[in-house]
Amino acid sequence: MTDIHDNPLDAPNADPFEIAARAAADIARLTGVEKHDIALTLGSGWGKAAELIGETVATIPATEVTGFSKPALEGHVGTLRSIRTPGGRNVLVIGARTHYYEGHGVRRVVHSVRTAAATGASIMVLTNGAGGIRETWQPGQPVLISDHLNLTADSPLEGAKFVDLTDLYSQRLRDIAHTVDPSLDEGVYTQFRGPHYETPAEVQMAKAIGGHIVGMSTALEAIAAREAGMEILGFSLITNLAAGIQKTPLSHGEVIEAGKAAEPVISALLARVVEAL
Ligand code: 8IG
Repeated sequence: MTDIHDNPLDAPNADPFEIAARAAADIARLTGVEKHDIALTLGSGWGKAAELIGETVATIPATEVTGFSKPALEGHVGTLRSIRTPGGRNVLVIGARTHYYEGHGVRRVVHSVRTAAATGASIMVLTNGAGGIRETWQPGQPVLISDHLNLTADSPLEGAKFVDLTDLYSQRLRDIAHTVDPSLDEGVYTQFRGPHYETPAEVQMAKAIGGHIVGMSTALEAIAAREAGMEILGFSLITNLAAGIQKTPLSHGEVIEAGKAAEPVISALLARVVEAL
């Protein structure tokens, strides 16, 4: 069993892509599934989707897979799950996200995405719980991510890799999601580094520069997914209106409650979208 401070990604000469390839080999061995087609990261509020997508072939603790960090919260075991859809596709569900605010560096943050690509997945579905800047949005509402603002001042790319992000959140995949649910709204996701929520002034800044959603994940993962050649679909569950937009203070408890209440509805939506991809 590896310690959280003993991760191959942290070795001075580590090649994150070689480590992702080893992780993919671990997944193939432990699940018995040679190739996955779609990968799905389930953020807060989206967890129930795993049960609705298809038949679970195997569930494995993330700690058994090379390079995956121990969960940030004690007792919160991250798992990876291989699911076969009714349409016959293999979906890798990643229930173990490493956040940038954990402070282990961006390589650990995007390792699951690089591993997903190494398993063969060509589509990366990224979901999260987030704050809404648009006043018309309600807590519990899912929205599509149309683009992002990366305010972490970091990148998962190392060296001179000039990756094009023009269609980062694939228009083709968003069109499919809209076909499944024409009422879905879209917005620009703004990644702050957290773990504190924004000040009201920071929310106004995000709004002024074109942001509609505020969160602490996804943008760095999307960049790594594109670098790896995947098509990306992003969903945010608006669990709260952003600081200063909602008049009451933000509480983690409230955020969790909103996620729980919305979970059955948005999980069913996500399962229908995955089947349509
Ligand atoms: I859930 O209001 C959730 N995650 N940055 N701001 C940021 N992240 C969040 C928020 C929020 N709500």
